[in-house]
Amino acid sequence: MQTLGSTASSFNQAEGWKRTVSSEPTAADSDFAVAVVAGLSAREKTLPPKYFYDAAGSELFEAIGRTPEYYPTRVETALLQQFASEIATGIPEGAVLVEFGSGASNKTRVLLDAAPQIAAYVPIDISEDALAKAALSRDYPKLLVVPVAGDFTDAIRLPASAHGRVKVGFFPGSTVGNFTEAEALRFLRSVRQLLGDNSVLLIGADLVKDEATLVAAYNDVEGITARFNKNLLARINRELGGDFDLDAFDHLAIWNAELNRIEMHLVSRADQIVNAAKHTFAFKAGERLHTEDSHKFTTESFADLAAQAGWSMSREWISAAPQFAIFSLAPQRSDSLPSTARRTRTMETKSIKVPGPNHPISIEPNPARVTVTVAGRVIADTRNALTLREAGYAAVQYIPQKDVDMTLLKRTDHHTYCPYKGDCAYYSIPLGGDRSVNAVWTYEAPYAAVAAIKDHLAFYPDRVDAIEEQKESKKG
Ligand code: SAH
Ligand code: AVI
Repeated sequence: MQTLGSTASSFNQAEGWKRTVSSEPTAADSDFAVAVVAGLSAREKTLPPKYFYDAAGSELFEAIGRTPEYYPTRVETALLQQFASEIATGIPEGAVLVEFGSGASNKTRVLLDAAPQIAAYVPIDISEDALAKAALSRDYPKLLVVPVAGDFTDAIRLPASAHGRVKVGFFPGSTVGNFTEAEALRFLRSVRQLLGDNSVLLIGADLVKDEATLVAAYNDVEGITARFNKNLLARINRELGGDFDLDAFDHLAIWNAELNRIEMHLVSRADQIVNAAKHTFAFKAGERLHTEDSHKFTTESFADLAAQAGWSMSREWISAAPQFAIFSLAPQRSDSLPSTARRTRTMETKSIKVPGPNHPISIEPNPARVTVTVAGRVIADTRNALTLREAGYAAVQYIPQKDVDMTLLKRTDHHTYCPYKGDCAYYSIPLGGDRSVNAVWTYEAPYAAVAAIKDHLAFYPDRVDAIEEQKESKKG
């Protein structure tokens, strides 16, 4: 099995080190040890979800897929089965299928059965056990199978057998949702480079839906997801000499409507001290260890993400509820064109939708004083904000442009499109650094149903310090 060279993880949590760490990790420490020490020393404790997947974690993920609540595996597999022959027509003769996070390769089998023209298969996974167990060669004797064990966010080099073949990327499972937006962009751009100009990228993405369905999927009654979550602690115990008491933590899955994601946490049941990786960590009762985000998408948000990474959407297949999507992406042909030209091309396919009972939008004057701060500075201060409420999304404050210090904003060439509101333009706030890139948006020519938000700006709560409302009533 080919392995990817591990790159040194870089991290910056100086404050955390000082508080809880007795000695710093050495170069000889594993990536896992380094990540555990960094993540458990941080002010808000966190661990990267890729460490879920040792042998036990990979098996638990498969077991999650068999629970009645976790619809993504079932629904995506059924969607692939239903449209396999249609999807297969987009795969050229002699292609190499490159799968990111292949796990048990169960969905791959559906694709391989429908597309016998695939000559080679490169499953890439961080879990060597999952790769070894998948063992596709037995059932597909004519297929050249070259597994690659490693982190797909590291620099990937495809095996020599892939050279000269058209590459078809396959990234099912909505694993793309486990990235932050910045990580997803970095990953999709690097895959665009890796697969080349004539490639196809098939991605499975879970779609935003009602909270009850989402939360149940990550909180099955049998408790398999809880075991999967706690396996992270068990793995620390096994591999890093940890002494976590698994019963001293609760599994928690919550829907973050503002950021369109399910968050998984482990919540400490009591004040406790834990040792692991030659370090000591203090947990307060109720303190959370954030273990995973699972972002959910809309067709529009996914197309926008893909476009920013050099991919254009060529086909989409969406299941009945609970909705899950498979997108077929092609490299943007217009890489050399200025971004305005690229936008004109996408505008040709825009649809316009009018708010209604299935997608209500309301806009009301906000009687409160609303202020927005970035890097300690007040960037907006108004008594004339408009509160826009849209379908299942969190309420958004639209602030009149005249009440925003426009000298602190910098226009970017980022654009998105909302079928209900129109074209959306963005600004960064240089004072806020990387966190405040594209922190501000505006609909300069909003559709009629939301005309009131013209000349107003809105701010992403997680890209500014605070959006505060003082609930006193408006004076004069
Ligand atoms: N594709 C399968 C499995 C999804 S589970 C399906 O759709 O059912 C996510 C898979 O991605 C796991 O097998 C896990 O080991 C792998 N994975 C997660 N993070 C990874 C990373 N950074 N690099 C490589 N593989 C990763
Ligand atoms: C792999 N990944 C997309 C799964 C998800 O839904 O985020 C992992 C998972 N976490 C909890 N249940 C399943």
